Amino acid sequence: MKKLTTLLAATALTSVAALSATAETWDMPLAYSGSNFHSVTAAEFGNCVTTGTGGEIEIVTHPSGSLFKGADIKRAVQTGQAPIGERLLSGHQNENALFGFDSVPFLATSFDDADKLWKAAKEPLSALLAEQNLTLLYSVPWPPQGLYFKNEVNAVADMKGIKFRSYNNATSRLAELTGMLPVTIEAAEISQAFATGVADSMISSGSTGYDRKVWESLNYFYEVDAWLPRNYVFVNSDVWSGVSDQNKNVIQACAGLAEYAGNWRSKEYTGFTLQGLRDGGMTVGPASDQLVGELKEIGVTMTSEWLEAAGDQGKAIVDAFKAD
Ligand code: PCA
Repeated sequence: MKKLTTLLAATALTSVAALSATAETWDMPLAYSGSNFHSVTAAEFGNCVTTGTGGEIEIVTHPSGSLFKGADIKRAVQTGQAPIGERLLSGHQNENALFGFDSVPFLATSFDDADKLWKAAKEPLSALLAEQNLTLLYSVPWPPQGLYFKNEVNAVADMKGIKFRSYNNATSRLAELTGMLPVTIEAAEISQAFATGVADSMISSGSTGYDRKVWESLNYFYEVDAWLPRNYVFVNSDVWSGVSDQNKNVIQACAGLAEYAGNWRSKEYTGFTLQGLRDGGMTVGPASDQLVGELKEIGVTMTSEWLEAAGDQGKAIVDAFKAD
């Protein structure tokens, strides 16, 4: 509420101030389709900043990897090719294991737990980003991750040899440990990958399957609730330090609103998109007890691998989360 009041006050002030100030445009690359709830939230955030700064900073979003492909967005913002952007946090797990805190199987499997895990991870992650010339603005989780397949799967043995679309290190590792063949593909490109048989399965949210109409190629979605990975919105730290205090207030208030709205949408979308998959003709339901049991064993392996790779900082995040 305090942020909202600040935002409203700032809006009133800047509409006068804007008359004398020079306007700048911030192009904001997004990895996911314009219809995806993260992109909708980012567009609202952009409008909030544009209005709140009285047009001094106009944010223009570019969804679907149209300005920079998902894998290139972080580097583009770090190097100042784009001032601001949004990306999947765990997409950077190959740079530093810490980025994969949210993709440890079965560590945090509900929105509440994902929230607690984020509370434990936010500070170390912000510090890691700050070392890389990036300032964190807000972060929103994807809905829980489940498994998509063409054919029925009741056990890990049924997964052997299937081509599996991965989106980060954890998903590639999951494929290896289940005998599948991982191929990394951006969400923006999965419809085509499934249509052409480059991949026949993936782990993702109902939301991404729904956005990309995967029922055109795949038939089964198993609710596994393995983890809830996060997107984050970040700004180049040099650009950020050039922003006036007043506009920083506006941007932070808009970020707070976006985080709230994004979380709400993510929750709402969980049921809505699973129904959308059903309406598209897919069989949607919980995974078999056997499959869940076997995946949990793999989760134990992946948890210890992650803890080893992420060192003391990783352990501190997990300990703080468990203590909450
Ligand atoms: N959708 C994104 C990441 C997690 C999710 O639910 C994807 O599949 O790329």
